[in-house]
Amino acid sequence: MMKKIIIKGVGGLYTVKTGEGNIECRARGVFRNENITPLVGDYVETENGVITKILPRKNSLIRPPCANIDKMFLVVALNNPLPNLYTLDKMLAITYYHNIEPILIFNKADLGDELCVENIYGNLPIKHFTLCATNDNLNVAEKLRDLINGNTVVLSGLSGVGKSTLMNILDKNLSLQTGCVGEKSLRGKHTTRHVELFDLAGGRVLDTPGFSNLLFEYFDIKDRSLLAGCFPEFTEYMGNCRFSDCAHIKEPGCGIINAVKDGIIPKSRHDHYRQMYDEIGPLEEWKDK
Ligand SMILES: Nc1nc2c(ncn2[C@@H]2O[C@H](COP(=O)(O)OP(=O)(O)OP(=O)(O)O)[C@@H](O)[C@H]2O)c(=O)[nH]1
Ligand SMILES: [Zn+2]
Repeated sequence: MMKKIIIKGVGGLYTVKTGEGNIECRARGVFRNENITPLVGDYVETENGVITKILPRKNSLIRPPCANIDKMFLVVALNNPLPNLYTLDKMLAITYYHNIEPILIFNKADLGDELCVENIYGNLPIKHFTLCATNDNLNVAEKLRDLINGNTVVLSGLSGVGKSTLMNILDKNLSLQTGCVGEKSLRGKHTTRHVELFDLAGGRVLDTPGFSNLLFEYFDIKDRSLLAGCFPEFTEYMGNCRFSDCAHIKEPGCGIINAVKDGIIPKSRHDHYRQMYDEIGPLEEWKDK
């Protein structure tokens, strides 16, 4: 039997996809008392139009509010708009923190130099693709469709990087408007900010009208001692540090700093690690937030 999943939630009314079609549900009152909010992506049990149980989550995000995300497509334009690699590295850290697999998609290859990102991200253990979405890059589209198959995927990227254009080549039936038309949605016009899952390529993609830029302001890693673990290329060298509590900032004998010096870990990745580490600050400062 197909597991029931919330595909949309607006104003306390949830659309739940079941093996026998979609049903509209409300949440059991007890969730509110326990301060639990059902999220899009939640697997649930229902009874007579009421969500009675939320199954354990793999992960959940606050912005956009969603649960059980397997992968995040991080779309970055090589130009127009120019890539902001600090923001990108932050997003990457967030995905690892939440156990989401990131897929880097460098778009607008016709407008920018692939080398500037290839030199940094090309050797990291992260899947990455470069394409020109307006050129109907069928080869890359097919690979991305394979990655969606069987998974729940969030698409993220700054305004104008080509997310809608990319969706259109992933699914010819979508015909999304592209260009500067303000907020667009995968299901046509919308009036409220909401999130919604829709079927694509044998998996599900989260549509987040109104959230695309918010996603980039969201940073919920509060314990900076966990940050290095969110940089997959650091893992191999963390064991080489002289001090077991090494923060990998400027300590002598740091395995990561040495790997940067040896040209194995890209300098910009470590610089951004340090910048994020400072930004997060000591744990005590978060207690009252
Ligand atoms: N030159 C070039 N232009 C592209 C490419 N991909 C998309 N564009 C153009 O970039 C503009 C923005 O693309 P969209 O797909 O609307 O971008 P978006 O990420 O959906 O933007 P928002 O909806 O604002 O978040 C459009 O005019 C596209 O035609 C590309 O590979 N090369
Ligand atoms: Zn270290």
